[in-house]
Amino acid sequence: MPDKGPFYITTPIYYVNDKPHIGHTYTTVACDVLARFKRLDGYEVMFLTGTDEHGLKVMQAAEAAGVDPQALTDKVSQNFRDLTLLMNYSNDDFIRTTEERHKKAAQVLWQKIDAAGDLYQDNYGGWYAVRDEAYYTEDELTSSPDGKKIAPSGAECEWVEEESYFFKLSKWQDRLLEFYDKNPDFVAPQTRYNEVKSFVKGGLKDLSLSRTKFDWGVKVPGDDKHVMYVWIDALTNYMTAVGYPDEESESFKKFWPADIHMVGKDILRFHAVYWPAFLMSAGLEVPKKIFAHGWWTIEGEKMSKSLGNVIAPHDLVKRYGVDAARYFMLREVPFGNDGDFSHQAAINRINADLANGIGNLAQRTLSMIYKNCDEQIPQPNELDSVDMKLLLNSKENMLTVVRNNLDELKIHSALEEIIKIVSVADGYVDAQAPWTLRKEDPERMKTVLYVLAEVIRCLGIIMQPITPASADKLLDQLKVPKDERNFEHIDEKYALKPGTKIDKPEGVFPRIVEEEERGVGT
Ligand code: ME8
Repeated sequence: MPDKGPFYITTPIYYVNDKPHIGHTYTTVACDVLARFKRLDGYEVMFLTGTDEHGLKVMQAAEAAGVDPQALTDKVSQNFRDLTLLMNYSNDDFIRTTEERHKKAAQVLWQKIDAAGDLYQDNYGGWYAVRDEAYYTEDELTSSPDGKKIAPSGAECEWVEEESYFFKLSKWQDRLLEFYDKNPDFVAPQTRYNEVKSFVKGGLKDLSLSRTKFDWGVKVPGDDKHVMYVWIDALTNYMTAVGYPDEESESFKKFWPADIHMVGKDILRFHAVYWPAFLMSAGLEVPKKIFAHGWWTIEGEKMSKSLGNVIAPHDLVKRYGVDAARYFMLREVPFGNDGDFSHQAAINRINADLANGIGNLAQRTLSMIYKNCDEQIPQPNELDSVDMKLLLNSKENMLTVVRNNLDELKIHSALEEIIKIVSVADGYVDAQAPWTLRKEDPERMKTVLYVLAEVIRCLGIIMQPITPASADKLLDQLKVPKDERNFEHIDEKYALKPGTKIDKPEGVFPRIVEEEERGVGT
């Protein structure tokens, strides 16, 4: 396989105060698709996810549950880890911030920032939202009817006063702005980049970087009374997993700086402002790109425990199957925009694109081959220009378009392009009418079915990152060798061999039956 070099992609590490839901699944599935795509495209991939286990929010959740924070984090972190199997993630590592390797990394980063002269001690007095684990200035807040201070995210703030180490964030304002100007692709989508720039232009205040009122965190080196602010601890995870603090290690040299930190728009400021400032201060390289995707609501409402509308990944998988769930989340909403989840939209999309689209095309073609070509891939005759055009569009052309879209993180457009090929192939089936050719021109029928089988092989290969198990099943049915499923194998050289026996075809993408049809209440 060609070696196109390393590619390092990360998800946010998720707080362990509560159970995982489809918001978390969305980010990780998106990264999984990109990671799988890059692997099949010849890159050496490092794909990281994990859990963020320190801080006041997690500590308070443990208190509320009446357990110690370590017991809570062990349990909830495992719930997130179990999603790897459920959602078929291909992450190469799973990091927990309570691991020793990570505490050490966070402390070394702290020491580097200290040695650069960017830390000082003072008293902090200001507003803090535990839900966001974030500090806010007075002018960012609004008041609720009962007089509480509310952050822009809707989180309630409390007044905090304590001794703290501060990071000289203000000192980095100009250098950050210069960096943004020089790296126009650092934050995407563009609207998010504009938000980041205007936030920094508005003036940066020094950042309180340690807490003394509780101890559930990484200890500040040399001053045990303080634990680190959970965000400097958490952000460091991206380096820990590739070997930091050993900057000379093979993996750190290979994978740092990361290619993409994928995040939701809620945590952009931490990644696009604080994180590069910490790294610049410590003399380390800054990640290449931060992509902030949009926010899911559920049937028009914010997802929340109190509304009882939180969708657990298990429920989604139970209802639609893992591959269809993965596909739906990424196809439905332009990646970067906010989206609304509804079961009706999921059913419509899955049935239109997967069951009636690829699934039907494959089932029709393979059944005709099985019945009319002696259960084997037929021998094609000479291809005409229509056959050639369809094949060309399903091979290098499709790969190029999909690759370009994914490079720009237009995941939904990449999927749309794949489905377009399915429609073109459906049009070809209708126009060629192989069922009529069976009697009138059986030789031409064989050519048509061969062309279609080749199109399905290419679709199977390109769908692997999105619907891995179903794509595998499709390729298994066509008897495509396991070691001929990378993108380079889309090439003509690896085309299906006439005479290959195929199994009796089985549907790969089942149609979702609506509840009324199943006789379940309304
Ligand atoms: O912020 N729609 O963790 P977190 C889309 N520990 N994405 C959603 C979502 C929704 N409704 N809800 C959650 C943290 N997400 C920190 C991160 S990283 C160094 C530390 C996704 O558990 C989205 O990716 O609150 C969002 O950014 C992330 O979950 C927040 O997860």
